[in-house]
Amino acid sequence: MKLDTLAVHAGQHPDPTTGAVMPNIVLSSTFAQDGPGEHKGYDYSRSGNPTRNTLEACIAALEGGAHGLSFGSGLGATTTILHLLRPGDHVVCGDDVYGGTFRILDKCFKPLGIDVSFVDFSDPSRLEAALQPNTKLVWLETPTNPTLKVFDIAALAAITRPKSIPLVVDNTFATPVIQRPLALGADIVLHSVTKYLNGHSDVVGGAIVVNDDGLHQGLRFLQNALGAVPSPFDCFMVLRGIKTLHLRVERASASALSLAQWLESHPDVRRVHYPGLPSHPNHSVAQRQMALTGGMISFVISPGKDHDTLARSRRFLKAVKLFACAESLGGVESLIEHPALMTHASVPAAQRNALGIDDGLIRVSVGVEHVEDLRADLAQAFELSATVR
Ligand code: P1T
Repeated sequence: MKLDTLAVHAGQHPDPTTGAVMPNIVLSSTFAQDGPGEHKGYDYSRSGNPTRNTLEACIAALEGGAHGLSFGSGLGATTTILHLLRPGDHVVCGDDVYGGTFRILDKCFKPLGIDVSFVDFSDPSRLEAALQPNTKLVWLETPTNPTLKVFDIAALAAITRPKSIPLVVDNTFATPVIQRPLALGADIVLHSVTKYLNGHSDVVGGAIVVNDDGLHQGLRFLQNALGAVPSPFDCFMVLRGIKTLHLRVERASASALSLAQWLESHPDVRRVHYPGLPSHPNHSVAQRQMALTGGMISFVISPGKDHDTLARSRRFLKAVKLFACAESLGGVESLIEHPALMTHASVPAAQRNALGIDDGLIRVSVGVEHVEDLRADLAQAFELSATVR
């Protein structure tokens, strides 16, 4: 079945007793057993829950994978994957990742003896050069957060596969509507479900999808052992939101392309990062790999009349009326944020500056509002923020 149909139906059937078309929310934390160990497939809700199973089957189907696992946050999913590692292991991670992903590697796993190299995978041969005998995981986002680099998943998988090093692709920005990393050779797909999959800014959640049975067994053990599981109610909310995933991503992508083109011609914009623009350094990979170019844009604002870029950015983020100045992305409402001050504040300044996450970088998550209203809001914010009032 096509993704549009799977988004509405995967993992779900009308309830055999009542005919309810939406899955039941099974809030029970425990399940009665006929005798010790004699149960109906569920014993305790950290280990397994019917509403969660339904969500896991749905997300696995959307990613074209055999097994899905869901978590209480994207970082809960990240934590679980990183527990596959042991002290002395090495990870090669894309240089541009969500600030919280950088932080967990740098501040939580490095002190446990897990070494990390951050590498720009725009040239896949840099991955080959960064591999060490103890490299046990390769991790990337594409498009990346927040500078929207696009990496060639198939080319990178061609390097990791022969060496049996699992390749993790964080597919949060793209979603399976745009690309399915497992089909391109990735071993593990990760989502912050908080974003497009839920799509309504009212759940924090995470997910993992894999094909390999052994990897699934290991991660399923860790899901239960570490315990970062989502509530059944949140699983239901995501099952509800995910039904319109394709519609939301299509609309956001179309509006983002139009806004990116407009931003590129705006006199107060120094640079636009958007994979759908021919000026994007990885545009040809994006055209090959991505069905649509997504709802995320970042751009560099020019300083105002006071020649102070950070002050201009601050004024711009205060001047928007329809966009909310907020962390997160992928909801129906458009959001705007300043990565250096907000989502990527935990990345050291030198590294941020090397990546272009500087005073002028502004990130936009385009929602499903009318694109003309969004453009008008940005236009008035450029005007209002140019001068100090
Ligand atoms: O916030 P959480 O659900 O734990 O997901 C973490 C995460 C993982 N991967 C990517 C690509 C992400 O963007 C995130 C979270 N990001 C934001 C909150 C943000 O505003 O960028």
